[in-house]
Order: sequence, then C-alpha cells, then structure tokens
Amino acid sequence: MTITNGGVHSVSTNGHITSDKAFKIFVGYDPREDIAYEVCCHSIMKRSSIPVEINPIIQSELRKKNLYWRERGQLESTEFSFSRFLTPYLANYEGWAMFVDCDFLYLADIKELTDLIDDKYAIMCVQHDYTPKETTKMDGAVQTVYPRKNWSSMVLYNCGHPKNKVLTPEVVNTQTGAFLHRFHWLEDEEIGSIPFVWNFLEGHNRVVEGDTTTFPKAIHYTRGGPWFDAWKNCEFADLWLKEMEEYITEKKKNVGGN
Ligand SMILES: [Mn+2]
Repeated sequence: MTITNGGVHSVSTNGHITSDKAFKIFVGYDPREDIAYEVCCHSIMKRSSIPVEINPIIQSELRKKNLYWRERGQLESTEFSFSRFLTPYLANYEGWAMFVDCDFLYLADIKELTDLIDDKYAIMCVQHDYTPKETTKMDGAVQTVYPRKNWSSMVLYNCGHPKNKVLTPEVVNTQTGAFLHRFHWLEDEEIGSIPFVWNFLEGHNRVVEGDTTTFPKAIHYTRGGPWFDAWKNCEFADLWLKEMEEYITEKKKNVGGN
C-alpha cells in the first residue's frame, strides 16, 4: 500500500522495495476514515516538489507482524492512537520521517516543512497550548484533556537520534498514553517547534486577515471532518470536499486506463 511519487526505487537484498531518497511519511489509518486517509495522501502528493513515500499505519497489519499487540483502550479515538509511535522503528531508526493523522488536508508543499528540519532535535512538532471546548469528538468518541494535547498528531521524527531508540515495539505496546503522547522519553529542549500553520486545528486556530503567517498549510480536522455527517459544514469543509472530488475524478481516470 506504499504510495510514492518518483523517488529512486531499488529492490534491496531482503527483497523489499526501498526508496532511498524519498521523504518517508507515515499516515495513521483507521477503517472508519478511509476516505480521509485517501484525501490526505492525495493532498500531500499533489503539492510535493520532493519525492515522498507514504506508508499507512494499519493496526491489523501491525498485529499480523507481531509489532502491535496492546489491547484497545476506551480512550483511544482512532486505531493509530498508540501505533503512531512505531514511526522511528518502521523507518529503521534512520533519517527523518513524519507521522501524521489521516484527518489532515495539506495546502502547501511538504518540502517547506522538511526545510524546517534541524538535526539538533529528536522530534519536531507544533506545540499547541490549548484545552478543547468539546467533550466528544468525531462520531461520539470521548475527548480527553491532557498536557501537550495534539502535539503527537503530526511529528517529524529524527529516527536516527539515539534518544528515539527508546521507542521499541515493546515500549510502544506497554507504555502509558501519558508517556507516549507527552514525549516523556525526551527532554523539553530535544523537542523542536514548528509554526502552528502546519497543524492548523479546525475550530480552534484562526486565520488573521492579511497576516500570511496565519494561513493554514495543513488543516487538521481534529473534531471530525466533512467525511462525518455531523461535521459536513465545519470550517474549511469546502476545501476538503473539493480535494475529495479531485481524488475521486483522478481515481476513475486511472481505473479507466486513460
Ligand atoms: Mn486528528
């Protein structure tokens, strides 16, 4: 299910297809939000001026490979609540890779984001400081409030950083939500900051007219996006729906072989 856009591909000695020069992106996949995943990938690929390799993080596949075995907790609103922290492992603890939720819509070139990468950090993310107003999200899943809320929804991982070796499958499967989502394996100064427009929270962050530094580069439909009936009129719904139409049109074209 890997999607690439023209990175340099070769078949490695173990038979896996590798893409040495492509920027690796891991997108959280949830069967209830398949279309969100597809549209998110489409929005990245369409705008990227660099080779990228997108891999979905699919819980059922990780379970088959014995990389994921924890029981699903009641507070997990998606299937990738914990499996996301396998990102450095899945990238072979090499180079930089991004994890992102499937409920994102990219409006800018991912190269602009990779240009912000600084090797002195173990991870980089948007450091939101907020308390959500809603007590439920998406289709009724319980919303929880905790420090560093939403930080883990889009993270650039310096997979080769020695500190991130902590994130073994064993740790990802046994550690608490607090340890993982608050990045307790890192010191504060090892966490780099990215402008909020790369994780623009629909319903929370605001565009200031005339101030381009507030224009979203990636919209995060964190409360639930237009693919859910309850959120079909949310802010920026039009942008997501337009992207979905485009994705569907292109898919039909490709299936038709023209
Ligand atoms: Mn999300």
